[in-house]
Amino acid sequence: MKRYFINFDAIYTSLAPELTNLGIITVDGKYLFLVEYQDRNNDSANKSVLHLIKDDEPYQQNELKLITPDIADKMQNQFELNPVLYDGNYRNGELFYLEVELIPGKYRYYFEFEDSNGAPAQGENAPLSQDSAIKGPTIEGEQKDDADTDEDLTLITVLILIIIIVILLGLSIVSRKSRYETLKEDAESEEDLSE
Ligand SMILES: [Ca+2]
Ligand SMILES: [Ca+2]
Repeated sequence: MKRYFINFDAIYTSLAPELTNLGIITVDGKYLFLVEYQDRNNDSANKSVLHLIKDDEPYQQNELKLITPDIADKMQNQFELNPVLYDGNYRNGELFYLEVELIPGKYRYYFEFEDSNGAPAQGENAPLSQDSAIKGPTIEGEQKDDADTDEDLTLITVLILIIIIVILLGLSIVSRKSRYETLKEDAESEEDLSE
């Protein structure tokens, strides 16, 4: 009789987690990103990153955190959460969240998740690369231009250079003076000798 051996480990490790983007909720002027993570072989997440793009430039990478029963309790007064989504079982889905404060700008975002076997997340509803990044909040307000920041930096650099030059000049005057004094002393002591 022929026997077939199936490597179950190999099958299970290839089961990638599925992400479902639940969107953004505004809480007290902060932005709460919520995403559901489901893994058929109950792997926890090794990587849970939210990438923020601001005004078309990569802006921040922040780690989303698992919603535990404690955190769910605190959130209950803002919104109801299905207990299945924080029961520690990844097969029926668990929630990850991130609360951020955002300065004025136009935001897009995407997720980068990986299970504990290193399998990258899939999910039709969740943006998973910079190319598929989706629209996030747009926050109106005074924007500090990058050009302004550059100018500030240049000014600071020039000031530091001036201070260094002044210090170096001061040092060279002191050393020249002390050399002069040494020469003078030498001359005097020679005079003493010749007497
Ligand atoms: Ca898995
Ligand atoms: Ca669960």
